[in-house]
Amino acid sequence: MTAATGHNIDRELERFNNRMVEHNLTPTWAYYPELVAMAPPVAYRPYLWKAGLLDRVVGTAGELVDLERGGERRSFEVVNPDLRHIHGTTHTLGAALQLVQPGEIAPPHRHLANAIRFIVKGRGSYTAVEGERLYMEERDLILTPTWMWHEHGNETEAPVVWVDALDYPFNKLMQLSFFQPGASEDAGSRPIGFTSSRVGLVRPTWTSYPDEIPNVTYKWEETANTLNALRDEEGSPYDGILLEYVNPIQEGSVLPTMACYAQLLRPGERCKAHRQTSSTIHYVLDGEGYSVINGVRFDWGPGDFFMIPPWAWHEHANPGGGDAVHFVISDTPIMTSLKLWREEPYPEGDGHQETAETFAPLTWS
Ligand code: GTQ
Ligand code: FE2
Repeated sequence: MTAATGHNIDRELERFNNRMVEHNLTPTWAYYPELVAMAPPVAYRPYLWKAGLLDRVVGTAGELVDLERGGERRSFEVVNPDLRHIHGTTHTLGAALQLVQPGEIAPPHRHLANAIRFIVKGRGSYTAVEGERLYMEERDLILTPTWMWHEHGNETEAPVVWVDALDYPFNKLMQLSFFQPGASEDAGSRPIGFTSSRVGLVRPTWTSYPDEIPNVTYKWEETANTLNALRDEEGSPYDGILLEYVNPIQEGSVLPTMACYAQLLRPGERCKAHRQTSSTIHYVLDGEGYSVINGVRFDWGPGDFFMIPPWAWHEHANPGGGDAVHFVISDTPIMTSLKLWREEPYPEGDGHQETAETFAPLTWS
């Protein structure tokens, strides 16, 4: 073959490739590196929302938003600026803050999205799941699994605020996001204590064991006691004392798509960096510290949210003299159940990243 012929063939091939694309065909030979990249081309950055900003918005939403005039929920998502099109905090999960005023009821509905609630402020409000009321106080966790009716009520004298986390971005990815509004007569009729009397160390012999995800309240006091009991153990080099909330029936994660954790970073603790195929959302409960995510330092304190995209190098540090405690949500169960779970330690030096810059969070302006 002469050089001229080779040149002609190259030109002809390029024309052919372009014409294929015009006919909605991808020539694998021309797109191979894009089709199967060496490192996953993650389409969004890590991000952090400060408590001061969130408090302002909760306060004003409490004044301006009237649930009686519709809107279903007085909640707002913490949205990654790269994921606005799906209202996602990560590509699979959306976290939100929700406020329910004294005397209010957020009406029953159900959706394919699974959800969790983690109480931030107030005590004695309830979420009814299939009609079964679960009363909650600060730092308690409850679940509203897929397609279960749920409504929220605040019979107390004070506003109640909680963290919501839902997997609706994952459902959207699956082209399966749907929702059904309900009337109070639809919302289920299970009595208070229905589930806790069937799931526990003692149970009624005349009923079969429930096979669905239970309506249990994960009381913070128990979780805090366990964190404390384990504080002198070595823990994880990457996550300190990290406890996973477990499903008491099926074991494993609380929901099929979402795992929840309580994390204790002890005074002076500096974790090593690693990366995982899951995406993660942190809500800071106590302590001031920082995390380095892909070389960017994120300083955090109580009431801040931050998130870590898949395959991003990340490490946490609590340089102060007190405990740092986080409530953490991840999509790990999606990855493990689909056998997509991978985890790597940071390979260089002493296991820590170089910090190139510090993240500048937004304030309300
Ligand atoms: O409380 O049912 O933040 O359905 C987003 C969607 C909360 C809820 C959100 C919801 C809810
Ligand atoms: Fe909902």
